[in-house]
Amino acid sequence: MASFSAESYFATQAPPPDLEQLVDGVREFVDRHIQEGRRIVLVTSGGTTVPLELNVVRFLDNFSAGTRGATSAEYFLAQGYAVIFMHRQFSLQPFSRHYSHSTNPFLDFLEFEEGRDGSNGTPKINVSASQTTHLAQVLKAYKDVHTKGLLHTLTFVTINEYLYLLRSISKELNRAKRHALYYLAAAVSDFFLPTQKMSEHKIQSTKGSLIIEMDQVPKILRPLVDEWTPEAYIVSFKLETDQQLLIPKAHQALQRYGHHLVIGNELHRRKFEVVFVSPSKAKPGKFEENWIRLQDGQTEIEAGIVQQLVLRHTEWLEATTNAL
Ligand code: PAZ
Repeated sequence: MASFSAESYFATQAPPPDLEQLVDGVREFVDRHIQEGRRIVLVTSGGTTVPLELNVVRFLDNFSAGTRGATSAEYFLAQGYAVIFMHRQFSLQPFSRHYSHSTNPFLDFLEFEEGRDGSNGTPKINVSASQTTHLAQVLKAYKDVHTKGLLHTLTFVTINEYLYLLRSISKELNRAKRHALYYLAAAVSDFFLPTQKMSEHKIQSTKGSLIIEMDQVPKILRPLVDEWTPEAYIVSFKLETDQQLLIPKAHQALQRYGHHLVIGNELHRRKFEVVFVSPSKAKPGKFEENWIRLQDGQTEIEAGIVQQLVLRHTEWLEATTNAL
């Protein structure tokens, strides 16, 4: 198995064809919010795919539905942040997530108004009474955010699109300096197949079994922190299925990349508890852990995560401003 550095990855894997156009949109968004003095958060969300063929029929994927990212984006907007929402195509999105096709189908909330046709015979449709209050709240927040231009959405599908987008966006967001926050909640593949090793056409089944050796995806937190956006507040996520690994893995990430915070979560408990792991202020060289758990009366743990994060970003901004 080969291991790519970020540099060798970008030198050998081609960028997505629409990258420049996507980055133009981000540039305009970032500049507008810098001018307006607003903090900007980049939320990454959903899983990346790993294509196995150049003419892709098969690919590897992961479980992430994008709930964490889409939900958190709404809470960041409520806290006054401008949000760049970089998500896996067709994964959950802020606001529309409340009416996801699978868990809460929108059509179930609508009903025909008996005997009431409009002037051209089009039937009148109502939102059922039990849903109106909630829908009105979601719709109001959605309209406000869009009228004020606070949310910029971009999509990726493959690991390659994710890596190129993250690099380009971070270089733009670098201009927001310490007002930029990174919330890297996407479930990113650790392994991939370089295009040079991919079969051009659909892999044939005539050989019986299939053995594929994948290469390691470069650890891009390092260049993100050191080169692309060195002044920002950077939060990464760590998912494990063995709870015992959460804290040691978070320590390892902080030691390796030197960013500000790792939010650890175990697969099955991720909607109820997460752990914030960060360098200790009191004991230099050590780390501290703070568990955030779903509180009574709360329905979404992201409310607590984002509230805590905004506090930390604010404290850090104040501390680093005073130190200048
Ligand atoms: O998308 P989702 O809400 O189903 O899951 C969220 C999550 C577990 C992918 C996220 O909280 C996370 O841990 N992301 C990082 C995964 C990792 O690469 O370790």
